[in-house]
Amino acid sequence: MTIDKAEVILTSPDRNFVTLKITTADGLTGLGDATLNGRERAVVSYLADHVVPLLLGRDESRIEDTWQFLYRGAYWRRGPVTMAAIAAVDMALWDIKGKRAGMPVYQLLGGASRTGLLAYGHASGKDLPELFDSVRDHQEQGYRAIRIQTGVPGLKAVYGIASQASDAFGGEARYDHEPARRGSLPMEEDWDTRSYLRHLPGVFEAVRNEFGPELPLLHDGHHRMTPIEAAKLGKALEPYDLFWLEDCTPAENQEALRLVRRHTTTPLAIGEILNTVWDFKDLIREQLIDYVRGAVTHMGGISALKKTLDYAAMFQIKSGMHGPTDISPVGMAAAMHLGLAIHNFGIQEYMRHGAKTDSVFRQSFTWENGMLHPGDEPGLGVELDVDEAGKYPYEQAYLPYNRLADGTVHDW
Ligand code: GCO
Ligand code: MG
Repeated sequence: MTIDKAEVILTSPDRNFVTLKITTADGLTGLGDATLNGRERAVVSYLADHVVPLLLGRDESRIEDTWQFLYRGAYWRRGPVTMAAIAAVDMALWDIKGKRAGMPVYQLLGGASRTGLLAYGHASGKDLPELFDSVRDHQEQGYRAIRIQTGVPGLKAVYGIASQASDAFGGEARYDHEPARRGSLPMEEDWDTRSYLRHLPGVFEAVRNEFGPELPLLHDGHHRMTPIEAAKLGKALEPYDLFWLEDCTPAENQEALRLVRRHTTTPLAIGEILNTVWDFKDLIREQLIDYVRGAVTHMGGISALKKTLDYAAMFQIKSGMHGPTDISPVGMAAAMHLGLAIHNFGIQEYMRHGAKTDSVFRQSFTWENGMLHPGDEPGLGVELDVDEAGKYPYEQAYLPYNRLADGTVHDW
C-alpha cells in the first residue's frame, strides 16, 4: 500500500511532544516519536517541510529502503534533528507493518527473548532523609532498580533532584524528570565538581547501608567530569557495586573513556545524546562502555538502534535505552518492543508520564513487579487522540544550564 498522508503533531500535555502520524491508502495508521527536548520545532520543520513531501506515494512496506533514502538522500547526515526525524518515520512504518501483519512489533523483530523488561526509576533528594523516602517510594511503586541523584552541600540546584518551589516556575518545585521548563528563558544552575566528588561516595555508602547489597543502584554524572575526575569517582564508588555510572564525561570526547577504564571497574553507560551507530563504533569496538544509552527516538529508529545493539552484542555490551519523560509514549513503546526482542537487553529507564500525556496517547504496555512489557496489540500498541492533543498547544521550553562559581558555563 502507498502512504497517503503524513502529519506532524506538536502537542504539550505535560511537556512538548513531536509525533509523526502516517496514514496508508487503505486507512492504516502508524505513529513515530520525534521529540527533541527543548528544540522541538526544529524537528517539526525538518519533517513537515522536507520529509513529509517525500513520503507521499511511497510503499509503506519498504522500511529499510525508506531509511536509506532519507539518510543518504539528504546528503547532510547525522545530528539530533535529522536522526529524530528519520526515527519517527522508521517507527511509524514498523507500527504499520505490525498492524498489517496483525502482530506486535516485537514479534516481527524475532519474538520475545524474555518475559519482561527490568526498568529503573529516578530517586532523588536534597539530603539523605529525602533521598531514602524517595527510594522507598519507588520501591512501593514496584521499581527493582533505582537511580540515585542527590543534592550537593553548598549548591542551590543540582541535576536530578527536585529543587525548591520557585517564582520563576509559578511557585512549583522543578523535578529532574521534567527538566525542560516551559518559559522564554532557560533556568541557570550552579555547579562545583570538587564538592560533588567529595559528597557522592558517602551518599552511596549510606544508601547501601540502608537498603542492603541486592538493590541495583545507578547514577548519572550528566557529562560533568573531566576524564581524570570520572576515573576518580568510578574508583571511589567501587565498594558500592553500582549497576552503572552514566555519562561520566562529555560524550564528544570518546578517548576520555580509555582513561576512565584504566582506573575503574565501575560499569559505564554512555550515549543518550549520540545519534548513530558510527557515534558508538569506537566505544563498542574498544569495549569502553558496558551499556548503550541510545534511544530509539534519537538514534534513527528501531532499524538503526537494532543494528547498533546487534554490534554491541558481539562485545557483551548491553542495552540501557534512554527513557525519561521527554521520550514520548510512542518512543517508549518502540524501546519496549526492541528491548523484548534483542538478546543483549540490559535495563530500561522508565519514568511515568503525567495524566494529561496518558490522555493524549492511549497505551497498551504493562508495568508489573518492576517489569515492563509492550503488550500484544498489533504494531506498537499506542494510539494518539488528536482531539485531546489539540487541547495542549506547544509552549516554548528550555533545559537548564550550569555556571561555575566564577561564572564559567559548564556542561549540563
Ligand atoms: C536521563 C537523562 C535525562 C536528560 C533529559 C534531557 O538519564 O534520563 O539524563 O534526564 O536530562 O533527557 O532532555
Ligand atoms: Mg542521563
